Amino acid sequence: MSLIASDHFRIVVGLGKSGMSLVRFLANRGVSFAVADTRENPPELATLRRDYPQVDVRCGELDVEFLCRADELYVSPGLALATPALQAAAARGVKLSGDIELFARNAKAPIVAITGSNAKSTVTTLVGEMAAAAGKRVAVGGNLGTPALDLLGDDIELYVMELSSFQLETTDHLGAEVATVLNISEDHMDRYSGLPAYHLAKHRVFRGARQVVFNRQDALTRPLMGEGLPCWTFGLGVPDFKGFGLREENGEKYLAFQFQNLMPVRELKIRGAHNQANALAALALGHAVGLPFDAMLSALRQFAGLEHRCQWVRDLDGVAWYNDSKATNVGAALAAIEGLGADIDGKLVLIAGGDGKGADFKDLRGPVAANCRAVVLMGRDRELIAQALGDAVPLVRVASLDEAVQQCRALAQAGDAVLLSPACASFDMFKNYEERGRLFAQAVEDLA
Ligand code: UMA
Ligand code: ADP
Repeated sequence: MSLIASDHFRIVVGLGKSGMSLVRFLANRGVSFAVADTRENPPELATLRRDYPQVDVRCGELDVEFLCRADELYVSPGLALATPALQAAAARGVKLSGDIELFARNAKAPIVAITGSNAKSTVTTLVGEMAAAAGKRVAVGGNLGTPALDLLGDDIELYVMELSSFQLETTDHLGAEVATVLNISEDHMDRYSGLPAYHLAKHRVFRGARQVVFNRQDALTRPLMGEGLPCWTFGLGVPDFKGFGLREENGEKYLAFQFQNLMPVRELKIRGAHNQANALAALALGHAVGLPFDAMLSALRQFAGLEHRCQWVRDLDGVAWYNDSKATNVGAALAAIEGLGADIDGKLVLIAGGDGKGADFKDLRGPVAANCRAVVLMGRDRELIAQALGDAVPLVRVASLDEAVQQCRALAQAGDAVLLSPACASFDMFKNYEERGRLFAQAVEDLA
């Protein structure tokens, strides 16, 4: 039985990947619904017209009267809830909801819910691989990969979900078996009034959770409510009771739980202190849902990291080239600059810039001064970054990614690393961060 009333009328607002998953879900359950999208030609329009020709779809400016015909709107995470037409409908009693709320109401297996400003995809993938190594029928997705509703299945034993703050805004009750906020730093400031509003959205992940995991090194990840819930922690320090952390013995650094060493850090393929924190977070989440340590550790040993996250591309004339195109905010770029900077003999030549999403770049200045030989700046907000960096290191402005790669070739010295870690979204110059990363890797491969 689907936990959705069939006598109500719904409208799916936004016809991208998540909108199309809603269409399939509602149509399969015989619920009456329509679709709206502010774009004249939304990405899934052709698929909708082909597979569901009977569905009423309205493209272009949202019509409040039309929206008010629905009891409930399922709003895409790509659309701000502050959109005036949505607010007008809400004021007239229409409920604003989303695909994750529906997913949570219909999922029959436990949910591992993962949010945070950075590391979501890495930790989600890791927990998924740990569960698979433990022989579980596991479904992995959400903000990453497959939309949540497409994952639902009667044979699934565990859901591992990456959730964005946008998805959480429309989720009233997630009811996860274990939920975590991995870290909080400024992101999406073009959608939020400030860090407190963004923080509140992220913390909705804890609603109805039976266990929680938080980061001992980031107070903003501690649940604001839910005193008394079983709670596990992770952090790069020595672990405490209930904690995952790092311990040193005879000069060897270990991933550890409570008083037990689990595995030497050097056995991880993923590099940098931030990735050690990610491994510990994944262990804490897996432990909370009862995955055995031997399976989790074997998954950790295998995991070589995801594409576009501090991914090694090539060595050329003693210079290593890394693609960290997924660093779409300042916090992510800082983790890469400090993590990689500490790992190399020379200095970093950094490529940064793009769509800054309203971020403040001042936190880059100190770590850039300490770790970088030069910074090559591109994209719409390059002057904002230039202002924040001041005279910390030499700055070079370029008009294209190809030009950036050529400049880095000239600037880097043997022992250095070139790092594309833009601290910005890509949409001003590229289709998405994947395209930016692919074009970078191609330009680097093409260097003679
Ligand atoms: N848009 C309109 N009008 C609309 C609807 C959307 O102009 O009526 C525009 C908005 O600029 C919006 C963009 O289209 O940002 C994409 O919206 P969409 O409805 O087409 O998006 P989906 O394809 O459904 O993708 C969404 C998530 N996108 C966003 O949150 C922006 C995907 O996360 C997610 O993978 C997918 O659902 C499946 O769950 C992407 C993302 O960038 C990867 N997420 C952000 C991030 O990781 O930082 C939060
Ligand atoms: P998300 O899905 O949250 O964007 P990813 O796993 O895709 O997270 O990583 C995105 C970026 O964040 C990467 O470019 C990486 O350099 C950076 N990053 C990874 N782990 C951490 C961490 N623990 N803290 C801060 N930044 C991180």
